[in-house]
Amino acid sequence: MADLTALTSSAYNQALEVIASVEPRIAEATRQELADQRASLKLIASENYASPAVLLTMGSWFSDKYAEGTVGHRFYAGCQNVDTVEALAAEHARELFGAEYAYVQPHSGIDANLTAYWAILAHRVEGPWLQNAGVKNMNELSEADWEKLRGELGNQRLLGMSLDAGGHLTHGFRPNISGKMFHQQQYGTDPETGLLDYDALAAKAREFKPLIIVAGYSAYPRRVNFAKMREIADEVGATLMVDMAHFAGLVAGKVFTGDEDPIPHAHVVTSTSHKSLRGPRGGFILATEEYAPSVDRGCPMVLGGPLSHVMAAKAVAFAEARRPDFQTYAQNIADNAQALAEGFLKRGIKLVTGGTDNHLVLLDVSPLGITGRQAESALLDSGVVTNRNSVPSDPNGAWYTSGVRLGTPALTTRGLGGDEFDQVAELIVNVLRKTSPGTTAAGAPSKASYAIEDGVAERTKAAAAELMDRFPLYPGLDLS
Ligand code: DSN
Repeated sequence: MADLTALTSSAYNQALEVIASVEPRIAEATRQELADQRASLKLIASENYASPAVLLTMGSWFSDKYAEGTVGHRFYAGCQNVDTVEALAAEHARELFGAEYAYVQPHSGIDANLTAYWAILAHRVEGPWLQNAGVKNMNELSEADWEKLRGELGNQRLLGMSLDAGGHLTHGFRPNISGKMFHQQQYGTDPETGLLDYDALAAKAREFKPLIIVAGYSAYPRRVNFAKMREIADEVGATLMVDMAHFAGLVAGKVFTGDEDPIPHAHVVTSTSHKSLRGPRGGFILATEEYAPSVDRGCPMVLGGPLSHVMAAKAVAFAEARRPDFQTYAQNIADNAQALAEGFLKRGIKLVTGGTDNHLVLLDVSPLGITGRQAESALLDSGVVTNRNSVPSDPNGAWYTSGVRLGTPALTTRGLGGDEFDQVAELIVNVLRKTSPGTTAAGAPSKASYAIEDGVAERTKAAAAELMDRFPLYPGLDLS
């Protein structure tokens, strides 16, 4: 078999030479990005490192092809190869997740959620409405009837997890379009334990009677019982939509099974492909046969033309995730998150929910007297890349926050294990304990600027780089 590392190295070096012949600064930024990613501790819970095969697949002439429509039913000529790519990506996704139907066109997680919402509205509201009106599609409606239908489509209820409890912007957060297109209510977590309270959620659903219940999260460090969520949805006649963007890798890798696997329980499941699933940046949707025809209308109903080069890379990533070693990787993600959480707890750091059983931990830094923003900045200057995040009922709001979210998928890809994640916790705790709030230009306490003891950032950065040297990113890929 060919030496894939040598091939990858030469492919990238040659590609960068071609790019540099047009805009050398882009070639240089691309080299620098790899150097920076290699040297720092990447702990952003939604990031990962895709394989060279996935990355290389995106750099092709599929980028140049328009292909609005679906496989075999395009609004453009010449889509035979895009059909091959899209059909393969969908087949791999169905097999990987055991889903009845897969739609691989969404460009991002937000696009996937918007497409899913409109597909559910089309299935639950528009379809029966048109049937009652005795017409096949809305073009046959009178202007007056169309106005009435529009009113009904725009008058539906959605119940999703609140942003500060760990939900996503697109789960009905007011400033997001999902909070504007629906009458929304939000469910949260128990104020004492920080855990999802299914009884409170069921009571809210009974009272609110939503058309859609959204389960899933961006910053909740625990597993969800999707069987219970489905029972609640069935009781109130709602469609259950699960956004598994963050934990798709744990579903694919069979860490989340039974009641924790969303596919057998949800009507519609949305996801991204680039987080724990380790594919290209993009989105996709899984659904039951019942919802498939509506989801299939995603482009042009909601989406622009599919990114065929990215669909090709999704096919490659899904194929990778179907290999047995992906299950080991997924289990390592969860084991490493446990080790990281224990590393913080034994050093006296407060964690939302007191721990984790998925891929992320959420530090509450308020007992240290700093904001999430200050913690994020001090860590970044110390070679540790994280993101600040609200904690439940956060007094510092969504901009400054009181939390820092950390995830293990990326560093697990580099091969770190429990001992190294304990070392990572040690480095982080040391930085946080030596960080204090700065002051504004007027001398008032600041929520953004920070002070750190001399030498701590420099020493941590060197220790992070040394640790990362032991776990090379894309070993053998030499861009010198
Ligand atoms: N940006 C993603 C995350 O970090 O969780 C969600 O949109």
